[in-house]
Amino acid sequence: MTMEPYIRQHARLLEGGDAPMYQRLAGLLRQGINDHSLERDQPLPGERDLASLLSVSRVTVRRALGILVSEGLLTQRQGAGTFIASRMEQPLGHLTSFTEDMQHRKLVSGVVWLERSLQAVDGEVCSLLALDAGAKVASLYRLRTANEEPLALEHAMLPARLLPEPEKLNGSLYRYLDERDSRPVRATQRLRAVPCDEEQATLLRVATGSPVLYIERHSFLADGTPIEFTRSHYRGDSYDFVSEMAIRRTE
Ligand code: 16G
Repeated sequence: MTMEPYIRQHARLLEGGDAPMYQRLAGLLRQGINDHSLERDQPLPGERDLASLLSVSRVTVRRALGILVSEGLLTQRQGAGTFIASRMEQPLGHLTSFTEDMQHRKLVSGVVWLERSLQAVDGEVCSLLALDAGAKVASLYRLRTANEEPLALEHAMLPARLLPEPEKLNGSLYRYLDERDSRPVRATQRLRAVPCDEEQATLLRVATGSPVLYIERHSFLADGTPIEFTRSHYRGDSYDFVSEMAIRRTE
């Protein structure tokens, strides 16, 4: 549905409540976007029209929209106005965890464990994690979901000394590492599009062969110790990875 009928149907939900009006308005629009009542990629009416439709001030509308822009649910396109984001916008410069990203978007993050074990590795993974050949890593393979919708398959590998009992990990990996002063503070990330295979397609609920974003994350502690090497497959139809750039000054 488009914004105007949605607001007409739901405006009464804004009445009452202790939170300031801009937060209630942000909550109402967030709910419509997250439960798919509001069609993605549609332009929002202008600030003035929204304010008169809702009988609130333009400042209230601006503040509410600002919250949703910061959560990546709305996107502002230069000269064209504000749109409901068709996909999730993920800034590439922030070293966040999946759980934190979903909390920030007010989505419920979920996990389906596909593997949690110690594995002996050699070759590339050993050298990336600065381990001797044949050393053990904690291998964590998970399907990550948001509001029960599958978004990504992540296969993380960490030196076994950091997570000697991987089967005991239940919540956020980065929270676990944080609690042990071993949370990565720097990472390099590599992305490319690949077609997904049949198993990935079934888990991600997309068609076999459809494009997914393959991401490798290599993370480090402040002293340069490698902590994590993760291979992920993100649904290509759900994410926009966004990076900010500045001109390179040559002197
Ligand atoms: C993110 C990271 C992944 C990390 C995970 C920890 C990417 C591409 N991947 O999904 O490398 O292992 O967060 O999430 O961003 P957690 O703390 O919720 O377990």
